[in-house]
Amino acid sequence: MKNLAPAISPPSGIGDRKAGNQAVLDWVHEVELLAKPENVFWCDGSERERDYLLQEATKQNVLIKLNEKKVPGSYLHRSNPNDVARVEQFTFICTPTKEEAGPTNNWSEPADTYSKLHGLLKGAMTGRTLFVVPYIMGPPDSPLTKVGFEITDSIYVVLSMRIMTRMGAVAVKRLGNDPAAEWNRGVHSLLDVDPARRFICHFPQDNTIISVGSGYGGNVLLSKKCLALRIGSYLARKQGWMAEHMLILGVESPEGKKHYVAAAFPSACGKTNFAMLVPPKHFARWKVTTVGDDIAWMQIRDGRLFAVNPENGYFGVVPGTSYKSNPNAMKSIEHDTLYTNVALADDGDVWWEGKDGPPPKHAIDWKGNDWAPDSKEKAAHPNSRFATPMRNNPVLDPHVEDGEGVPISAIIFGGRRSHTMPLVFQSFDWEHGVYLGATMASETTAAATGAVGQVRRDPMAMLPFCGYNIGDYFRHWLAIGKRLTKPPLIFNVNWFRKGQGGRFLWPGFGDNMRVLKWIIDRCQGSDGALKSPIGWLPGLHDLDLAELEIDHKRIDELLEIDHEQWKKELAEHKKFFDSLGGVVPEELMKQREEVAARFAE
Ligand code: OXD
Ligand code: MN
Repeated sequence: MKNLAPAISPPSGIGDRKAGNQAVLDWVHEVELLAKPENVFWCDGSERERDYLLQEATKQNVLIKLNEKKVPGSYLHRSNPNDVARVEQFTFICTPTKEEAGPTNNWSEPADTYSKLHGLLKGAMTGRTLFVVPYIMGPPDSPLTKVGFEITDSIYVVLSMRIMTRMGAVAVKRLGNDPAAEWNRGVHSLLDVDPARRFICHFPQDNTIISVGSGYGGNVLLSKKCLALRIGSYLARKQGWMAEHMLILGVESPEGKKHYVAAAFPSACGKTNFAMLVPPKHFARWKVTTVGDDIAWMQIRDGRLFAVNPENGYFGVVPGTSYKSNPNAMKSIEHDTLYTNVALADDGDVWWEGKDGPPPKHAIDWKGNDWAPDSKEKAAHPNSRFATPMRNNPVLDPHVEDGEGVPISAIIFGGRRSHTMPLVFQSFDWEHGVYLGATMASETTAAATGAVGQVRRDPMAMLPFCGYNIGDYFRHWLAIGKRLTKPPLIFNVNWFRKGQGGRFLWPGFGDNMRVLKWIIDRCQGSDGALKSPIGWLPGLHDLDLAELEIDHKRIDELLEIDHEQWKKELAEHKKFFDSLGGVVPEELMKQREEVAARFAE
């Protein structure tokens, strides 16, 4: 069988420096004895190392160099067509008891799982290079920052981790020599990229992740979903902080008053777009800046929540990204970007559905086949991705490196809902806000394998990412609320409501600034809101709609609360809570009854 990742043999001075901590050295040695690689490569994060790895990856056809004039410093990777998204069905939480993993996770017994995975890893790196990737999640001087080491046999993973994390010497330094220091052990091997031998396994008690059989980012960049969310959420509960699937943005008014908000939307529902929002002309003097586009780690200080973005880059969905939908993302991915599964134009540029301008007359599609505009196949996979350093973002927030984090004024939940959910509403208090998060739902997207477009409950957008029992996760949210003297206000948004004929009612993108402005007004004590059974809604005149061509009937439709639809919605909430088998805290069950009672008033 063809070796999918042939060993590289670097010149001396590249790949041969080791981590100083004996615990790390022992662990790497153990994995080496098991996986039997040709050699071991220690990443230091240097430019010289990057240049060498890019050159090798191109030689091995793992990467294709793009046109240096059109997309400088950028490369294209094509994954195996059987391996294009996260695989929730093969993702496991391996806690000592099934109850600890809870009703929303696949559980697998730790000892059996280790033994199965060790069987799969035995000799798996024969003829390959074992890369050791030291990395940190969080700014180098943050109390929240965590150290991880990922062992991988994929050069694409190494090059992606360089973008997505602070990688190399910085992590070795942060870890130090203490044999008892906390650090995450991650082992990844492509094996033979066979879905039958694909498992993403988390051992929260051991701070360990083992991922085999995939090369797709969400399954193999172990820093991201695996450490920053699944293991992260477990550690956060134990240590009294929060690890959430949230973007973080800053919004500054023309008077110079600045707020930060964090927003949890499920995968591929516009977190990156919202985090890089360009306000419409009418709001030209408002500034929106990005702290993070996917993950927030939050801690309590002075009775408030402060957030850091643990990542160092963006791993975003490409299709639909254009200068119209997200100019800041486009500027970010114009250079030094690693693309996966987009189309390659004949001039060495990249192309995808929804990119500005006409499609190329001929291209090579994401599977490597000839493509033309009249082809039935998509040129780019719907879940094709970019990995780009956050430094490329022209609206990067100046406080992104602050170790203490930025103070959060509002938390926003949201999903993709064609009906029922109004454009925006505010919870009555923290506990009611937790209920909004716990009952969140969204129509599924291509970010995970499975049917697209079905409404599924996705509490706090964490359904695929909560590393422990969801009932305890809800309890953790409630407990955090009790410790906050100045809690963020909690909102729910829905950019995706549809009217007659299935057309979207709200223009979205930059115009979401109008909703954000109302949220900020509320954080500043504005009383421009109307009480409804589901929470506070903006009145027609509370939203700044200047210079937006939208008739008031449409705004009414966007804000409408249809009692019949809500009856069904509340029944769905009950069904969802019941499906969790008794783990939902009493407070949230009561919240549901209170909403129902307000409808009956
Ligand atoms: C992501 C996801 O890649 O949520 O961020 O799937
Ligand atoms: Mn995500």
